[in-house]
Amino acid sequence: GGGAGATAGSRFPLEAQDADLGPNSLQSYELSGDEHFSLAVQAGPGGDQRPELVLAKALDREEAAFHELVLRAMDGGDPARTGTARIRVTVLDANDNAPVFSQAEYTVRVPEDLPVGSVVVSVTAKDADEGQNGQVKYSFHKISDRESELFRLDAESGKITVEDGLDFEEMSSHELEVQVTDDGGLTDHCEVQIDILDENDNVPEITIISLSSPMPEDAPVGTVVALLKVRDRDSGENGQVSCELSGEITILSLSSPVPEDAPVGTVVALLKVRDRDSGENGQVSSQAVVFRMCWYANTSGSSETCTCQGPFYSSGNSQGSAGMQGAYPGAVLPVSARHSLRESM
Ligand SMILES: [Ca+2]
Ligand SMILES: [Ca+2]
Ligand SMILES: [Ca+2]
Ligand SMILES: [Ca+2]
Repeated sequence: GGGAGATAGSRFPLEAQDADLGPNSLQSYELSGDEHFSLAVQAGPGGDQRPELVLAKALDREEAAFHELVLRAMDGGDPARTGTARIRVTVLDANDNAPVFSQAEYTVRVPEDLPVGSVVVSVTAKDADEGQNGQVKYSFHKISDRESELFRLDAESGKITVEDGLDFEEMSSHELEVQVTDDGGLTDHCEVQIDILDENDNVPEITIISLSSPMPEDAPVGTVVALLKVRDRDSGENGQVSCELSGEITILSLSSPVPEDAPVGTVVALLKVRDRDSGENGQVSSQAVVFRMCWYANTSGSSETCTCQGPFYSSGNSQGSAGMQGAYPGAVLPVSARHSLRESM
């Protein structure tokens, strides 16, 4: 039969015998089958006929794995007698097909909070060959160091899973090149584009650019107390912030008699910033601005003077700061401070 690697024009000798002599002996051959095979008859040295099966057209196992042929040998007698032989040609596989990805480009969109271990996308390739020749393995062809930490590709299944926390703010899309290889080293490539969708995973950051402290007790209404900068690393709605002052800047009552050895008092301004789309899911960050207030009697002893020292900052969640705020009820610092804060943001 025709073996792997047989090319058109290859010849395979056949043989038929007829015990008769002269015209009653073997005269002619006939082959029926398909266009892949033809018959050639060579004259032997003694005038005998030597049939050969000729491969007329290249074989392709993927097109036809078997070929059924019938060889007929006829003698010259009257009536002519015929002998037939069935020839079954089995085509052995050669690795003549490269694997082919089902898509040249895969595009997926995943949220940045996709849990580690989740499947991002599965790539698949088909190889028309059989056995080892058709076995494929997947691998990243081009990948950055960071992306090789973020993504894992299963060589057998083609599944790409996330292995580390995705972060829209770090990288909003990833382009990976994947290679598939069969056992004989034939390859194909595809592009995998992973777009990361923004989630509201960043709290607004509050930076105090300047703060007037110490602040005189007779500071006029409208005095700018602090300049703040607010930034949210998220995009779109997730990154839009509005500011609100939660609670008030409270100050210990000045009318209270303050003993000379009055302990150091503390005033807390709790600055709280909330996402614009706050609601239940809005990220909140807050910063407590702590003024330390020192009390002492002036030289005349008839009135008290107050100065503020600090500031001392502490940041944390609103609950933590609320406790500090609640501990110091008292007179309210000019409410217009609120407007000043707004304007300066
Ligand atoms: Ca192959
Ligand atoms: Ca093949
Ligand atoms: Ca945000
Ligand atoms: Ca985000």
